[in-house]
Amino acid sequence: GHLGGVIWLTGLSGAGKSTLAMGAQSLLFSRGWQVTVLDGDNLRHGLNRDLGFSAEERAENIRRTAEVAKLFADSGMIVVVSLISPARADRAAAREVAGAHFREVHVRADLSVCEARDPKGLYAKARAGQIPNFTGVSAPYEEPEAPDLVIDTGRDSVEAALARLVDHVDQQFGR
Ligand code: GGZ
Repeated sequence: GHLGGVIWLTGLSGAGKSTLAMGAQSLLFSRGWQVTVLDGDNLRHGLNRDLGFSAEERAENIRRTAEVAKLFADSGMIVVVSLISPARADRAAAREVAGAHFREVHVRADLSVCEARDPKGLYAKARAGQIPNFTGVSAPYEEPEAPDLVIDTGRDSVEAALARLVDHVDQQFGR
């Protein structure tokens, strides 16, 4: 049958993953795709509400999300996943779960840019020691070594970034 695909957005908090995921959902829908978004911050209110931010809990967060993404993709949908997913090994495991239609997209912006945006004030809290294990501040982010696509939100407008993302989907998954 017609297979969907998993677009896995990885990057720092504040890099723009959620904004791109929501924008891509709407653009891909208008291009005829069935599409859904799996956003880390949302999943952590439901499916993954039992998980915190230790390395082990992040690995489990990513594992569960990859399994759900695979189910949707196998039903023919484009699944846009938005998770910091800071560990290379966890992203590699997600690729293993999701299979051949997995594409890793690095949504990148310098830490200083993300920190200046600080839309929820989390970086300020992390710097003040109020949020332990905060990615980029007190927990690591391992940059992808061979992502399928890099989107630089420090340089590109949201519109330009979305155009590249949606073109990538069309090109990779066959339209
Ligand atoms: C990183 C944290 C943390 C810590 C809360 N470290 O930018 P946001 O706020 O809206 O989205 C972030 C979200 C990260 O969850 P993920 O499921 O994507 O992370 S991972 O893939 O690493 O499991 C951030 C908020 O949760 N947040 N505490 N300590 N981000």
